[in-house]
Amino acid sequence: MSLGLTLPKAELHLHIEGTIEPELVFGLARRNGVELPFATVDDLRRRYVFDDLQSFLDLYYLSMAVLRTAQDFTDLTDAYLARAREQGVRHAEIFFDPQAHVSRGVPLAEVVTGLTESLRTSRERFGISTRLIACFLRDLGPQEALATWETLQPHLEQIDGIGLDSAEVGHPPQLFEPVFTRARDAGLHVVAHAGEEGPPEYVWQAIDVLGVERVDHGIRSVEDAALLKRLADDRTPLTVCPLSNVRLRCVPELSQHPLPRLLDAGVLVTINSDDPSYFGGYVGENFTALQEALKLDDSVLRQFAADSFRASFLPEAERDALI
Ligand code: ES4
Ligand code: ZN
Repeated sequence: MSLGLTLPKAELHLHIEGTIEPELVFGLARRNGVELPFATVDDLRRRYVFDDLQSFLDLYYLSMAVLRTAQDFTDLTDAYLARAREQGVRHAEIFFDPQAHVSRGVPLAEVVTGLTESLRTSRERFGISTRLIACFLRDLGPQEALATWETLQPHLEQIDGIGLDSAEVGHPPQLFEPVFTRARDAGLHVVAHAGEEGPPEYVWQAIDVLGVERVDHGIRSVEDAALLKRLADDRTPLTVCPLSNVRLRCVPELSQHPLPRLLDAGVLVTINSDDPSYFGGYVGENFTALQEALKLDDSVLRQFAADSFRASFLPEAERDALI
């Protein structure tokens, strides 16, 4: 097996809803009596061709409608952890989208209970430690984010951080300052998607206004030399998702990925899978595809793997034990 698959690593940018494989979509649809607008598994898989972020999100929100009960979320998470284990993952910081479920009538408690039922024993069963990060859907706006923050209060024991995701352009990070301030004051970790499709200005806002500890994607930072210097000086990690960037046409092809320019600028970069069911590979496959396309030395892959633990929210002693 290749080094990219076997290297022990942390996955820091992973939407649990984006791990649902077409077979599970159909299995849960049957179990829950949900009618799908696709005839077969192959029919669904054929739709995994995207023009941009929004065209992906449309299918992502459609397919996740089969997730209805706590058991569904437990099964989904167990399936991800089993796949992740095969790709060398030893620690995973997992995003979920509360609003995407509550808006369909699924109680938040059902979602959180289901996810944590799996995560609770992930170390014993899969050798993977985990954290859980609740993301706000930025296209629903800052008021909805604040209202969602209130509904998360009874579950904060199970939630380690908050994030910001979904359609980026037109929804700048600074709008979400109030909810991020509340979360920081409550002692939660904070991250945000920025600079995936949106401009470098959104990355500045994520770090300066929201106070994020990591930027998710952040690839458009290469357009702003002062921003690159800031990220490098502060050692603010970017959680880069190479196969996602190509599939969503943020980058024309893997060989033209801006990652080498980020590394040259001294930015701490980690490699992640984002929505692996949709983008053609789990995290190990992101490592191997990137190595092949950019002709990276094994030493660079080792650096990515070590930095994935350094950029994680694990306490220092646990982190060091994994590097
Ligand atoms: C996402 Cl690739 C990506 N970007 C923004 N939001 C998302 N939610 C799930 N995947
Ligand atoms: Zn993402």
